[in-house]
Amino acid sequence: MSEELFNAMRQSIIDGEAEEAEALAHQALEQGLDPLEAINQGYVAGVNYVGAQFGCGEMFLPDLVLAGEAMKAAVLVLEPEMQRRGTERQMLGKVVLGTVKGDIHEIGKTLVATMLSASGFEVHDLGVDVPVAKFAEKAREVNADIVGVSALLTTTMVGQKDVIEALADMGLRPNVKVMVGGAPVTRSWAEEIGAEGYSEDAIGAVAEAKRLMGV
Ligand code: B1M
Repeated sequence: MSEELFNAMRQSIIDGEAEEAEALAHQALEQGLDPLEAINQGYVAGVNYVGAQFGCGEMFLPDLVLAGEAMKAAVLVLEPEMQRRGTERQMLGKVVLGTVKGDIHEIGKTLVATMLSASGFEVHDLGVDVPVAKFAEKAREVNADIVGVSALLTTTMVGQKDVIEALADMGLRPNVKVMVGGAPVTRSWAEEIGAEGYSEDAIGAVAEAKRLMGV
C-alpha cells in the first residue's frame, strides 16, 4: 500500500506536479505514514531521478525547477508533523544554518533545520544564498554553538571554508563548531577545511549536532 504511495510521490516529482505532490503528502499523513519516510522513499527518489536525468542531458532546467517546486509543496505539508513527532524537548544547543552564497538550493537545508528543531535545537535559519559574513554575524548575535553550512554545487562548496575563516576572524573559533553538508560534500572535504561535523542526510545531521554538543 505505502509502496504504491511512494511510487506516486516519486512520479509527482518527476512530472513536476506540485498539486499532486501536495495531495499525496496529505494522503500519507491521513494513513499515518512517517513523514520523513515519505520524503526519503517517495519524493527524494523523484528528485534524484530528475537530477540524474538533468546531469546526463535527458531533462532540462525547467524540469529541475518544477521538481523543486513540487518537492517544496510536499515538504511544506509534512513539516508540521515532523516537528510534532520530535520527542526531545529540552534545549540541546543553538544552531545557525544556511545555504552558502551563490547557491539557492533550499530543500535539503530546510529538512536539516526541521529535524534539528524537532530534536530540541534552537535553529536560526538564514535561508539560501547567504553571504559569508552573515553566518558569522548571526553566530555572534545569538551566541551559537554550531554553524551549519549547506552547499549543493561543487562551485559553492568553497563557501563553507570561507565561513570557517570568517568565524575564526571574528574570534569565534574553536568555540563555535561547524557542520557541513549537501550532495557534493564529503567527510574528507569536511576534514580538509577543518569542519568538526559532517552528515550526508538530515537524520545524520541531528546525530552529528548532538555529538558536537557532547549529548
Ligand atoms: Co540544482 N543542481 N541547480 N536545482 N538540483 C543539483 C544539485 C545537481 C546535482 C543536478 C545535476 O546536475 N545532476 C547539479 C549540481 C552539480 C554539482 O555542482 N555537483 C545542479 C545544478 C548544476 C544546478 C544549476 C547550476 C542548474 C543551472 O542553472 N544550469 C542551478 C544552480 C542555481 C544556484 O544555486 N545558483 C540549479 C538550480 C536548481 C533549482 C533552483 C531549479 C532546484 C532547487 C529548488 C529549491 O531548492 N528550491 C534544483 C534542484 C531541485 C536540484 C536537484 C534535482 C535536487 C536537490 C534537492 O532538493 N534534493 C539536484 C540533484 C540531486 O541532488 N539529486 C540538483 C533533495 C534534498 C532532500 O536533498 O539537497 O541533497 P539534498 O539535502 C540532503 C543532504 O545533502 C543533506 O541532508 C539533506 C536531507 O537529507 N544536507 C545536509 C544538505 N544540507 C546539509 C547540511 C548539513 C548536513 C546535511 O549540515 C549543515
